[in-house]
Amino acid sequence: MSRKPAVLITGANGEIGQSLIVALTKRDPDVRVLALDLKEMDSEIRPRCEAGIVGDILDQGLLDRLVSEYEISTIYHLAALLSTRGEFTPETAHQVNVQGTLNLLKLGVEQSRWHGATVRFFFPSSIAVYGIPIRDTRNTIDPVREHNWTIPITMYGCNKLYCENLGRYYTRHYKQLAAEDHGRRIDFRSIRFPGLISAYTVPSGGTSDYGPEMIHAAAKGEPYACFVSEETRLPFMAMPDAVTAMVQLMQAPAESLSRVVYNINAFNPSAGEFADRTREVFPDAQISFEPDLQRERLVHSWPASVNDTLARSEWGFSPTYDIRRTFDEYLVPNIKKRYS
Ligand code: AKB
Repeated sequence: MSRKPAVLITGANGEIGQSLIVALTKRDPDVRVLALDLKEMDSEIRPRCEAGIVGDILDQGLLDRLVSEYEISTIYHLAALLSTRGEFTPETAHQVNVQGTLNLLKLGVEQSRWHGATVRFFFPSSIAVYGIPIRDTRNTIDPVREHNWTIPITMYGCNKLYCENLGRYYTRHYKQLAAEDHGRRIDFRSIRFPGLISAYTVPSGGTSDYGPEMIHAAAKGEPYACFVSEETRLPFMAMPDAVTAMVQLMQAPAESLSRVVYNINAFNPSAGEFADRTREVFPDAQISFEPDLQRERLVHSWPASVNDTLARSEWGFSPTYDIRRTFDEYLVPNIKKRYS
């Protein structure tokens, strides 16, 4: 019985997953998407998928069944427990974020053995891999490059940094002492995302969530108490640019890539500037600042800006949404439609 070539997306019902499925199926209506998530797929996204699988990336039996039924050529492994939630249950975060990634890498290797071609593997990393020790340092240092300050203070950041290394290992050094030549089973590619803002979904469990939460609350006419101070600055990006970047990186010829993980940067407003823009478009927005010092400390350990020169020069990353366009052309029209 021949198996069907497919793209596996884990965490498919999350923020990035939903937007990615729309983008991939618009580009190629024949692409077979296997959407795996703990929850039932959103009813508008489900028809775009070949299969909507409700299940856990830690369930080895489920992953084995997928291997036997489909020929997986590409994996977007998006499932993760984010930074704030991870601090409440660090060991569970490690289990999901690290063991889950290892399971998917193993699945990729097995798939590659079956069909003989390299499996492309996308992994969303994060600015949380950075850990800037003293709060004031972050406002004076240059935009951070990929190899600097990789001393994260969250379980999530540690997990992401380690999984980047696992991906590099599986791509370049897998079973390097074995007599048999394993060839290149996995081609792992990763982006360290800033805080992402989607018009369609509100994130949950993250620490950069104050940006999207603020605007979604304003659109719903609900008050919002921001958990970081007005001066706190963080890199953010509109979801369409994040999805375009993923697709671009996954399509880049392997010879043009010098590394497995890249920074990308779009705009980096302070929370106060974010609130000002929100009030411009929703004049009745009720936004207050009530910093939660423990949670804010996580944000202060992340860079205020990152250097994305390599992404630009090696695979053509070029964001098209600055903060104004993000609000005026992406967030406001779509969010208003959503809550009207
Ligand atoms: C989080 O806040 O945990 C994520 C991230 C920055 O990776 N949004």
